[in-house]
Amino acid sequence: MNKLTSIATALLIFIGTTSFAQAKTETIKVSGNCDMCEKNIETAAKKAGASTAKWDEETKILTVSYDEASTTNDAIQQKIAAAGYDTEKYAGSEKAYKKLNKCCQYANKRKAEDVK
Ligand SMILES: [Cu+2]
Repeated sequence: MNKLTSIATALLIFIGTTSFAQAKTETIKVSGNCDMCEKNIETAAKKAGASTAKWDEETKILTVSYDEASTTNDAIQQKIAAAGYDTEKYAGSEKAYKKLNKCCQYANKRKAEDVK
């Protein structure tokens, strides 16, 4: 019985530690316009260390969750910008942007969105 109690305690501590290290969830506005953009944006976010990334084509909102010990919101935005997409804080890399598929070159929308 005692052994069982210590196993249960160890398990509880393990679960406790795991949930403490749980990801933080945030939303970031990212410019883009199609499914391919979604894939690129989500891939970049994950490369930067996000555990989950979901970009919404309608709202242009990227929902990311990440462990604060392994990455930051800034690092994620920089990685996305490096892939050619404007985030709310960083302008997308011009060089990477030009390499994007035609349908992903959202230049007109880029300007239009700035007006809003
Ligand atoms: Cu696209």
